[in-house]
Amino acid sequence: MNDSFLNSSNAPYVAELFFKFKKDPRSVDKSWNDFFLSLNEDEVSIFRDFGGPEWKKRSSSVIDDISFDKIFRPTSNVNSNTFRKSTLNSIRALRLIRAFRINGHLIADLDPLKLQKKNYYPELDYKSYGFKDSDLDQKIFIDGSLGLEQASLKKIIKILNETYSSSIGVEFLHIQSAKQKQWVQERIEDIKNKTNFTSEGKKGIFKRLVEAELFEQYLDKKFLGTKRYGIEGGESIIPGIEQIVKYACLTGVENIFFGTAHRGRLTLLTTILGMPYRGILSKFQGNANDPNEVLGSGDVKYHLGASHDREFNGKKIHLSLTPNPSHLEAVDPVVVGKVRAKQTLLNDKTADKVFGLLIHGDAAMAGQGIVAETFAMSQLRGFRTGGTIHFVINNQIGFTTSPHYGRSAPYCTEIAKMVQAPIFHVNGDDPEAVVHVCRLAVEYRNLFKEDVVVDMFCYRRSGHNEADEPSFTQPLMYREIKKHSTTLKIYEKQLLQEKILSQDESKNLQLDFKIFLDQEFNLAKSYKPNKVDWLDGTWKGFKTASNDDRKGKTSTIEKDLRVIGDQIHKLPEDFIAHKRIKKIYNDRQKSIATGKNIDWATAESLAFATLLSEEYGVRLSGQDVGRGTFSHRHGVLYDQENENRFVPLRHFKKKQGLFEIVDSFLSEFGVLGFEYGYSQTDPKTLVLWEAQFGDFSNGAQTIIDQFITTGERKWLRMSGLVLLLPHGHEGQGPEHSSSRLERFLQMCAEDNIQVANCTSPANYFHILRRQLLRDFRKPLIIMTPKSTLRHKCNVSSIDDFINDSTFHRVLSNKISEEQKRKITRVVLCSGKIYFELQDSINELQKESIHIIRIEQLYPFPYDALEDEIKEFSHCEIVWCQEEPKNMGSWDFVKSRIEKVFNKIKSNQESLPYIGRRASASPATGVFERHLVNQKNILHLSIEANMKEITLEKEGVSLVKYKLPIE
Ligand SMILES: Cc1ncc(C[n+]2csc(CCOP(=O)(O)OP(=O)(O)O)c2C)c(N)n1
Repeated sequence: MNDSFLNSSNAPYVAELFFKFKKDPRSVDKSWNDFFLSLNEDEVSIFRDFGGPEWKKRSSSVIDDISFDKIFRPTSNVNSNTFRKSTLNSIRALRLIRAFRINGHLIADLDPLKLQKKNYYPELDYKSYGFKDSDLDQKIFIDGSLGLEQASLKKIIKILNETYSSSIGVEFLHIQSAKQKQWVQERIEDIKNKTNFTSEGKKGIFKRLVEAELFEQYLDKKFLGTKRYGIEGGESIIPGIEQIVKYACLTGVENIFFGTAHRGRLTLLTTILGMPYRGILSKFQGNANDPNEVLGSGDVKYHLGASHDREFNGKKIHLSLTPNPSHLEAVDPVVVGKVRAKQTLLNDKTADKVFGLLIHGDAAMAGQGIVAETFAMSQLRGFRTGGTIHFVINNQIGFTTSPHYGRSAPYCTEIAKMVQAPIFHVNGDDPEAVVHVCRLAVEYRNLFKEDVVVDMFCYRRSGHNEADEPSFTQPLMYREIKKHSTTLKIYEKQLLQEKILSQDESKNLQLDFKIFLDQEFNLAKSYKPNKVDWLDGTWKGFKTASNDDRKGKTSTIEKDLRVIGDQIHKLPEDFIAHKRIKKIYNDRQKSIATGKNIDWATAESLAFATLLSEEYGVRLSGQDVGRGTFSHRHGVLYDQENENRFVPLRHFKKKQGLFEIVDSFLSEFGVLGFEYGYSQTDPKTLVLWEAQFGDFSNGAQTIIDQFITTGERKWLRMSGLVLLLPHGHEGQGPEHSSSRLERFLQMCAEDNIQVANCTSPANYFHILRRQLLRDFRKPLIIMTPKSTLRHKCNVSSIDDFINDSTFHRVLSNKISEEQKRKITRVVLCSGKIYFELQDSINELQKESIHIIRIEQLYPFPYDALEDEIKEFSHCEIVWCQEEPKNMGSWDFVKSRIEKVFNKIKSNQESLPYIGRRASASPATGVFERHLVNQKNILHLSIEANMKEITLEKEGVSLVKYKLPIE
């Protein structure tokens, strides 16, 4: 008998009445008035579930004053009070259900060690709702919640505990989308958040645990104390990840890109990523026969990447693990960038074929800001990949740091809520639960194309690494761990009890695996990896860099360039461009048509367009790159009437490569990591990242240090990524002047990167094209102009783009033989100071001074420089820079230029320095000081004699030179 008034047909009605009552208590029948007044504020909240928010527009069909008793007339044998009580019970039960959906995870059995303090949460106690023990057998109407029309309170509590507070705790009600929220709720409530695995399924899980535990134990036994960052205590990750891979494959995913921390990497490599056990064992044995180590500088075992094809039911899936540095989480955006590139290559617009899987440590997840940056990009145009699956190996410790020192939030996964990702916390000692939530994670990602998190609570059986003593800092925890059975043992016991497995079967399985490991151990001694795999797939046909000047064929045909010049500056007829844009575009087109005064931005778009028309891709991202920080690029135009976007380079030709120009979110670390990853997966796209000002690139220093400058050597992975770094002293202060050129130069070795500072649009055009028109890839760091984007001399003629034109590593103005004879001083410099020097020379009509610009600083152009200066070996040769002496290129060029002096047998042995004094801050923020310094530098370079220069060998000082400032 339904003796409650709340049922699915009338509940919304009561809710409507309630809202009416809230607005005006007199507007409802007195019986309702009394009833509503008897509820406390919490109890009424249940109406929101039925009637929506209070501010919702209500239909006028709400029934007026029908009395409580009239509409819910109790059946003959139920009196009005009983009726009222049952109604209240319904409300209370629904509140309890809701409380469990929100907070059931707080009392879930997540910690295998059971060390977490058990708090009391009144909202999860049925007594807090007015229920008594005597109510436990009461039948309560719950309106289809938990899949039931009605149930006893006892049953409701049991279901709630099973669903929301068992080995799995789910956080999902922070999701705004009703559809997504509902999906999670229904998916878990329908099956009480538990998969009933078949015997086969259970044996499969068991087998994975055997492999994980026994391999780690084997390594421990054979190589006692060697660092390997074992997974012991968190072995359930292996069947969990296996489930992700398998289910993804069966549902049509073709590629998964993995990023993972050190912990458990070796076991992941063998069990999931198909790396031969003998390969890992061979590394432990110290065999240096891996081409990765022979060709490169080598890296530690637990940073290694790998890729492998797996097959399930005849379907293939490619798994690729990105090598990573020690810097925790730094690999996250790199992996996402790779995913995006692969999706683009496969034309996977719906993100059904490729996704990323990031494995985190709990302390790193909570502490490293790059995790937030990676979440931040997850749904952004230009960066989104249709959701990443995150798996946290939550061993409840970070090195020696306990969670209460490691995070402010209750969970290490709190940051995932910034993108409203559902979070499945799960007890690692319940491998079936781990596999179950991993399956839910893939389903959710596949369906909604958004991020999802699995947070596996576990423990770390040894210290931070195998040589560490954890009891120094966590004695109680480790006392508990010593007593604690392994996950394998616990699961074995379960399967024995369930009669899924017999003692013999289990024993044999483990024995067989041990024998297998022994065989692998013996084979490891003579193990030779097949080949260097770094030039496979999209890298097929590429080679390692040659040692010559490697110019590539970067010039174009005049006719083609003019056609492209027309095409890329044409605006659609119905597009209402800003009038200044129209003029800029007209001027650009004219400069190409006349072949004169082609400026920087035009040269850049010509470089992009010519590559695109050769069907290469171009992808440029960075803050405000569409327009350009200095309002110079205008690569994305906006219709002045409707704000529609138009990107000329995207559609200028029928058959062309993909052009992406993306205003990035305000991050350096994340975005640069992403673009680095992108460049590694697609070598046929010119991938560029532009810093707003070069100064901010140090926010991405980890990516520069750990990936860009070292990646090829450590991991034999090339990248043709370009960094555009606006650089130069223009009086804009300490943080808008310096890209820290010196740091890039200091990192140059073994042909790892290229560093340039170009002073002509044509040279910029060639150096960009050169990135793709060679059979190898190298990162390119370019110091780019700011104010000199518009300097009247920072222009090129079309001749420098066509025929046999090429990139010049060293530039100097063409002068006649007669002019050459007048030269007594050569000023060597690099970058924007050239324009100021030349202006000053012109102004002072100094015919005795000649400037030679080093356009490419690394690899250092010894031969080209020698060619340029040998005819001036009789002259004074000085170095001029605007950066302080401890910055810029001085430290880098000095010995190299002196080496050239030696080669040309110059009279001069050492190179005099002209520039600012060494300084703590890269630039002054006081404009007048900037001007004085700049003038002093020009004065010393052009007017001062050698004596004066040598007296100022430490650099110009404000105190000494008080030049008048007009
Ligand atoms: C950016 C960074 N800072 C510090 C370290 C040194 N370090 C290595 S592992 C580790 C603890 C990591 O803890 P957690 O993320 O919980 O992973 P676990 O080792 O427990 O699996 C630290 C601090 C590092 N590798 N990277």
